[in-house]
Amino acid sequence: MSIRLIPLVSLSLALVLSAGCTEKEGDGAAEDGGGDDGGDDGGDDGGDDGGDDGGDDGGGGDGGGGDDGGEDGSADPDGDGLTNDEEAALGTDSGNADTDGDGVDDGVEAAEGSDATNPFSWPGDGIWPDFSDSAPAAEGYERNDIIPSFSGDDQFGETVSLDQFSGQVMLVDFSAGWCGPCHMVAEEAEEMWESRREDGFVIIHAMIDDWSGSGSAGQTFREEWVAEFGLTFPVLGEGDITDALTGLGTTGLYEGGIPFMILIDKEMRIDSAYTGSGREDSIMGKTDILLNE
Ligand SMILES: [Ca+2]
Ligand SMILES: [Ca+2]
Ligand SMILES: [Ca+2]
Ligand SMILES: [Ca+2]
Repeated sequence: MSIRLIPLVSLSLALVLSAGCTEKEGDGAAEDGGGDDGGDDGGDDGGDDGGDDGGDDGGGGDGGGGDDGGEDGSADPDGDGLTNDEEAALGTDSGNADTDGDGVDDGVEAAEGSDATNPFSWPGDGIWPDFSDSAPAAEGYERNDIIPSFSGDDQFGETVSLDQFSGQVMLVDFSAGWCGPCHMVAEEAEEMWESRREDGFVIIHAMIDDWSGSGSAGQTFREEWVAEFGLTFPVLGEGDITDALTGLGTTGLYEGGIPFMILIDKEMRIDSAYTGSGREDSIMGKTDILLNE
């Protein structure tokens, strides 16, 4: 089988060709949506007041502890940092720490300003969802295949895997710091994400190289990339990102050249691929179709 992945030598050549090409326009207004001051007092007063009043009824050991939790408005039986009264006000489940099942506890969602009853609403900026338990089994790298998950380290140094976002429409952008057209795409990315994020859309930047072409997208570079373009979605590097690109290359979906983007549907099937900048309109048009499926 012929692997049409662009060889590293070519990447280095491209680096030479693009070195010094540093024009970057305004860095895309990083509005991270405020709201962080929400449910402040969080976890500390958690669960302590639960069964404490049990003592007065003469210790009959009748184990009826379960029911008084729900009646005590200041109790936090599910340990998510929200009292029963707070959960009632928010419409969350006082017996379930993660009401909407997005992997982020109710108390954290309340504190960060995301919707604890909407699985497509999660804080971002390092607090990612985790739907990996319900991710489908991988098939391969052909169009319409369920893509094998891959992982990388995010801008906070934490390992993040693609299948954490299973159930959402994903745009994965393979980019590098030295690539001018990648900058143009990155300038539009945060706004694209913000426009659809609570409908179940996420953008993931899978960085294959840094500004200087060292061959790796390390922690310092990822932080700089995020700062440059004001990004609050996952920006990944290292891990097995290049394996995914190689896999896509074996099927011909990737023919070399970046930015290279794949749009993945809610079942993690590869829907379409896009190379180069200026593809935003067609990508968002297709995204809307996939979000409505
Ligand atoms: Ca609670
Ligand atoms: Ca809860
Ligand atoms: Ca949640
Ligand atoms: Ca949520």
